[in-house]
Amino acid sequence: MKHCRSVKSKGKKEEAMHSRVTRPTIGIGMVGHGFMGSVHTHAWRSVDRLFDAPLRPELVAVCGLRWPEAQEAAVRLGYGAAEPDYLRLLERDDVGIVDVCTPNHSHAEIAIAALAAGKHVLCEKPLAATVTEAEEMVEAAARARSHGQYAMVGFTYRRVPAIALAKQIVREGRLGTIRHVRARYLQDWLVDPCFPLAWRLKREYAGTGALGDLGAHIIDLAQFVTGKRIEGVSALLETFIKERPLPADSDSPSPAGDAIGPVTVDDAALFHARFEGGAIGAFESTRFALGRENHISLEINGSAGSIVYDFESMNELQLWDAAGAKMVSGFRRVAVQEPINAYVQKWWPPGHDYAFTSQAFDFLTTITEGRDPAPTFADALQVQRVMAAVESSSAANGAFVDVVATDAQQHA
Ligand code: SOE
Repeated sequence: MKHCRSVKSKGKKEEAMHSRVTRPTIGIGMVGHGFMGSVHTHAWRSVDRLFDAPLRPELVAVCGLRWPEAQEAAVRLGYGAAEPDYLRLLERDDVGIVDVCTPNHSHAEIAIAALAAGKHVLCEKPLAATVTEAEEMVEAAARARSHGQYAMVGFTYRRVPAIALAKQIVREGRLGTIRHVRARYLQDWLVDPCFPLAWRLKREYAGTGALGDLGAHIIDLAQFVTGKRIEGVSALLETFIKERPLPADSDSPSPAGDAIGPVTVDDAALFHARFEGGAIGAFESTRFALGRENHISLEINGSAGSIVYDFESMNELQLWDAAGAKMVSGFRRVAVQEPINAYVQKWWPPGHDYAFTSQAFDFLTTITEGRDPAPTFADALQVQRVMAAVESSSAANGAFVDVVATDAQQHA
């Protein structure tokens, strides 16, 4: 029998384990602790458990303007400290990476200061509220780079394995010359006219509405996957609900009272685009598409094939190419969840992140409330008995075998 593990590979494994233990840490300073701050924090925590990253992130401090919310966020998210303003965060020697998850209008100020203070910066999208700010950020990043500091923006969907595969397919020329790009990013959380005037609905904080919040992602994705830049556009922006109740605070989902204020950004952004190389594109982003929670889709048609991506089936890609058409016509569903696909090898199979974390939550909640967490041991005993019956039946050439009745209560 072939030996599966040689002495040499065992040595390598020990070496790897040793380097995991001894590898250097890098302190994370989070600015902002709303939805994005929480999601980014989850990522900093998970990356160390899932990937063999060369640096181990440490959640050093989180910064928020409102006190004691920032202190509460430090505890909730697992940071060692809370800081009342970002300049205090930048003074800390134990912070190596500043993660900017604040409203868009403050990205430039914080990111530029952080780079000047010698920190690496990860900044949420859109990069800035205006082109001028974005240009200043690019200059600051170039200066910082010459001193060894790096900057990145959170166009996160580039890291979806199926998107990485789509890019590879286009890069390998399997679609031929790209002719059409169709990209949509649809959400529905603004349909209710009582949804308050949060910062994302004010130009002075957000810069733009659906365009920057969602459109920025699909503009990036389309250019990333095709490798072609957009050279010109023809657009239509619309604000369906012009006034909304003022919120209790800038992030609150509930109105403060009867006072209302104007919505100063777009609710929906539609545009046609010309790409370098001759392709044309159609883009749509809206937060008014009822039933769409986080729908991102991308279709690319070339002279030799097409690909279709739909984030609601996030690990799939539909591929039509001439090679397939010789045998059968129609799109082929490609499951992008094998270790050969980018990023997949580091993740557990689909569902293991959500389901296991939800399981831990339900367990902690029910034991605290003095209720039985389900599924119970009795539930599992019944499964066990079915399995035993399966074995008995198989041993008896498939004869029908009764499952022993379980009298314990089920708590499913
Ligand atoms: C809200 O619409 C939002 O959180 C965006 O700002 C994010 O970029 C997107 O990933 C999810 O939706």
